[in-house]
Order: sequence, then structure tokens, then C-alpha cells
Amino acid sequence: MRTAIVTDSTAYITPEERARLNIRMIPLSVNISGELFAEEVDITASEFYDKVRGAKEFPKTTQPPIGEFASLFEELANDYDEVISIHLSSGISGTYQGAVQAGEMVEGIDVYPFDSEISCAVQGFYVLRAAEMAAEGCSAQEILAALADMQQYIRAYFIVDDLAHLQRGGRLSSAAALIGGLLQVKPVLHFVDKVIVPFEKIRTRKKALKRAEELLAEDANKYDKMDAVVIHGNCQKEAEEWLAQLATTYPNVNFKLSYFGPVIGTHLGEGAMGLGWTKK
Ligand code: MYR
Repeated sequence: MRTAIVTDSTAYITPEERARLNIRMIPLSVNISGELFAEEVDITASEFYDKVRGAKEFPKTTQPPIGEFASLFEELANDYDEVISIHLSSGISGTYQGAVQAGEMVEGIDVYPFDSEISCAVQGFYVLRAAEMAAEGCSAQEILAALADMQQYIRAYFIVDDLAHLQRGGRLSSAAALIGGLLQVKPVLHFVDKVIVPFEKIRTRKKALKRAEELLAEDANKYDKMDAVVIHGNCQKEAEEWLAQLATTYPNVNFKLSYFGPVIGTHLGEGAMGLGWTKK
């Protein structure tokens, strides 16, 4: 069986990694003052943060058109028997559902959409594993079983500078945002049942990052080896410093750096920081 791997831009997998592992990517877009930009194609993360900083109108995001999925799946049908299409959580975007619908429309290839129930480089952990297995000749069923097993080990926590972005985009309940705003807290956020909820309310950014580290430490002490990622919303220097400190403290963890690109940045705002990991 020849199995193709597709993901969307919010996994923020670099073009080099995509080329190396033969991963196809479909971009989501940001609408800035009426102009549509496909992220990772038309606009970089730093261009995005520069453009929207201080802008009067807030950017909006859109999922890829179903036709784009259908065209890609049709093209892949020429060379592959099956495709696994891995997407950001269906609780925050219609992208996964778009892949499901396109998969039902296309003939000549079996399409298996996979809901990562998360996003960003943490979704990327699934994508990279799937691509490595596909390169080894594994079938879609074998890869899907491995991804389902991974789900129990995937963790991610993130903090934002201003909860208004998440509230405005409707990705956090108003009540949670109101409490956050009133108390001037920096809640540690995470995903439960595909949606974003506060994990703990913490008063300062420094303490929130420390709390995320404590959560990582629990797993780093439990497992021999882990992969982890520090994800930043245009605050690379701070993220690099944090990563360096974490890498020294947890030598059994393989850390990498990633970023919140335009689509996720629209909902988290500049200065967001995340930490995700999985058992190796
Ligand atoms: C769309 O318009 O379909 C895209 C909506 C994207 C919502 C993003 C919400 C924030 C996700 C944060 C993920 C953090 C993972 C570590």
C-alpha cells in the first residue's frame, strides 16, 4: 500500500521537513482588512505580526476550501492508494470536516481524515510520525493505530498575553475570558475534548511558564525519552532562552522550537507561548 500524508498549515512544519518526509500541506488563510493571505504561502509569521500590530480592524481566519482538499486528493490518487489527512482540532476549526467531505467526494483513493484534537507543532508530532511510518511502507490502518496510541501521551499547555483575542474569535467561552480579564491573570490553557479551556489561573507569565514546566517534569520523570516543543507567538528570544533552560534541566527530552503562525496568532495574539510534548 502506498500511503500519502497530508496536513494543514497550522502544524507549522517547515518546508524542508515537508520535502524530506514527503508531506503535503493545505494552508488556512488570514483575512487582513479584506485581503486574504494563505499562511506559509503568502505571508510569514513575522510579516503577519508586523501587519496587524496596532491595526484598527482585527484579522479573521478561514479554513481551506473543500475544493482544495478534493483537488489534492485527486492528484494523490495518481500515485497513492490511501491518504491520511491530519488536521487541527475539529473543536476550533472546520478544516477536519472539510477533509472528511472532500474525502467522500473523491474516487480512486481511500481518504482517512485524522482529528489531532490539538494544533501547531503538537499536531506536527502526529504528522511527522505518520510520515515516517508511511516512508517505511506502513499501511493507513497501521499508521492510524499508532496515532491513536500516541493520543494518550500528547500534552500541550499555552499562555496568552491577552485573552481578548481568543474571546473575540469565539475560541474560549466568554465566561472564562471575563474571569481572566477581571483578575488580570495569565491562565494556563489546554485542550479538553477538542476545545480550549483554562487549566489553572495563574497571576504572572513567569509563574504560568513555571507551571507548564512542572507539568512537563512530571512526564519527563516518568518516561525514558520524550520529544517536546516550545512554541512562541513572535517572541523568539524569550522562547529560545526558555528552551535552553529546559534542555539543560531535562536531558532525556529532545526539544525543538516552533511558532504560532498567522492563523493561530490571530486567535492567541502576539506574545503567546506554548509547551507541548509526547513520549518517544
Ligand atoms: C479557522 O478559521 O478555521 C481556524 C481557527 C483556528 C483557531 C485557533 C485557536 C487557538 C489554538 C491554539 C493552539 C495551541 C496548541 C499548542
